[in-house]
Amino acid sequence: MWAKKHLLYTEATRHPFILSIRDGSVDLSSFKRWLGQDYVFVREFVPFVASVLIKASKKSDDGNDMEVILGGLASLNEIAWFKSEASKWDVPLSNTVVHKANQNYRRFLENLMLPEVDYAVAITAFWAIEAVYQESFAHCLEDGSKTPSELQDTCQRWGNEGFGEYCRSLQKIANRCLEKASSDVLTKAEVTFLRVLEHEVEFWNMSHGCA
Ligand code: HMH
Repeated sequence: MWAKKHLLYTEATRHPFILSIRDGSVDLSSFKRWLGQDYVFVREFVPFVASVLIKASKKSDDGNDMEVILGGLASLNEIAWFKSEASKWDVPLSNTVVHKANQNYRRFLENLMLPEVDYAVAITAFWAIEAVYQESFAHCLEDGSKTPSELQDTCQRWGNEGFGEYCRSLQKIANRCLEKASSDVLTKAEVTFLRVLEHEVEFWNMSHGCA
């Protein structure tokens, strides 16, 4: 299980699409496809994060959780960011055809929004979803990367140090919840974590045009 997790995590955070941004060989039509699809994704991600906030307000014994999650929601003003980025790249957002991988991912999120899903499971998923983007885009900003200047804004959006700090806060919350979780919830959280990684890989595949 651990080896599989490790492998999938690397696949999700070092995907060929991300590596192509980092080495400057990225195909701009892939980038635009990703941008349009991610906008659609984020519109579903916001209600998911709101559902995690509601779970935190009911279940959590640590007053800090709500602040961290609220901070995440505020940064999901990605909606506005997407709109300006899309107009910069001439990507129409209104009639985007929602790709299969995106539909599957959004359906997965919808299920995680159900009230019967444990807070520990939902916050683990939330952390993993954010962490994949953080680790992926931070990789494109490291010394020695040849990320094209016009893609720097996008990489900064998720790759910046503040976003990294926020992901570490989410991880701390998830760890705290999992330490106290029953073995049943722990298993569900593990499975959910792996599903997130699979969906992220499929999402990148779609942008890259290999799906
Ligand atoms: C597919 N995963 C996907 N899109 C995002 N915007 C994030 C994660 C992080 O916010």
